[in-house]
Amino acid sequence: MKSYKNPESTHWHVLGAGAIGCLWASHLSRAGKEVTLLLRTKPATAKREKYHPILLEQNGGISSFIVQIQLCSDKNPPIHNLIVCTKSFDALAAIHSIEHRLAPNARIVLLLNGMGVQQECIKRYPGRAVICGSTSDGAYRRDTFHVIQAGKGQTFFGVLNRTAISEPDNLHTNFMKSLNGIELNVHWSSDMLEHLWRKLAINCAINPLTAINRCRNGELLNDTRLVSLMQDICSEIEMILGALKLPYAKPSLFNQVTQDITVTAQNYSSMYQDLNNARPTEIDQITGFICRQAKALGIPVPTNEMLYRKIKNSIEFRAGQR
Ligand code: KPL
Repeated sequence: MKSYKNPESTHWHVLGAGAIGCLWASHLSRAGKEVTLLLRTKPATAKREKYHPILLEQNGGISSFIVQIQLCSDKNPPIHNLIVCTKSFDALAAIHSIEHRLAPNARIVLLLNGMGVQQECIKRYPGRAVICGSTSDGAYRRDTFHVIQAGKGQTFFGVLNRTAISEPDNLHTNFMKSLNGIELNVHWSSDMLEHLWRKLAINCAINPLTAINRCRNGELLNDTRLVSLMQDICSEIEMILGALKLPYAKPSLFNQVTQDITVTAQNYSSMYQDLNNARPTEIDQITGFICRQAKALGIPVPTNEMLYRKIKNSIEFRAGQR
């Protein structure tokens, strides 16, 4: 077991105790950082506790890392480094709930699926350094505070509003320094928007189809009908990129999707898991974002719209069953 305390190091506050939040909290702690997990409510087993172990399972082994736990509503201490790992639809409300603790120079790091929330956050916090992230790390929760690291992916960070940030090169260097020692593959990207769009295309192609067909990511490639739907999803997104004059469609989005499916073949996508467990999905921040962009640009995206409606209908159908 490792102690969370290391006064020499960066203090990270992690917002969101899902799979990615627990993965990051445990890896930051392993790298010797001071870590506080911010929770809306404390679990019944730890109502009075200040510290809690996080279990990290990887490569057949299991390690335990002690982190500090706090309520979002707590008054102190000030937050200098915040990493937001909530579901994307919860992110803005979650940040709002700890806003009173953000230090004037606080870094807000968003490690979210989908698109739209990042731009909204930048608008809401104009004077702050908002760093966006995109990850292909595979992780899922076995239990509360117990995460399985299924696959080691890559995580890219960068800013979307470089010109609005004073000393962006210092931000980059200091941010990467604050992650030193971490055993995750982290990189700084000078074109973060490209990573977000590519990840968005991957999520648009994989998540709704796996949720509707109740299959693992890898199974999508075994069915020619599903392959052709994924090609249509990607072509529709490429038309949007063309209209926005964003040069992110080469190499083709579909190539990228097939590569990602191969790497995550054994995974059940996050949307499959959410729908299966009757939890809210990120469809509005994934396919919904594409449908809204398409509408604003007057571009038809029938396949994405059809999948958006199907997921929305199955959410309503399940809600009606409860
Ligand atoms: O990010 C993912 C998700 O499940 O949300 C993919 C890339 C589809 C991996 O499962």
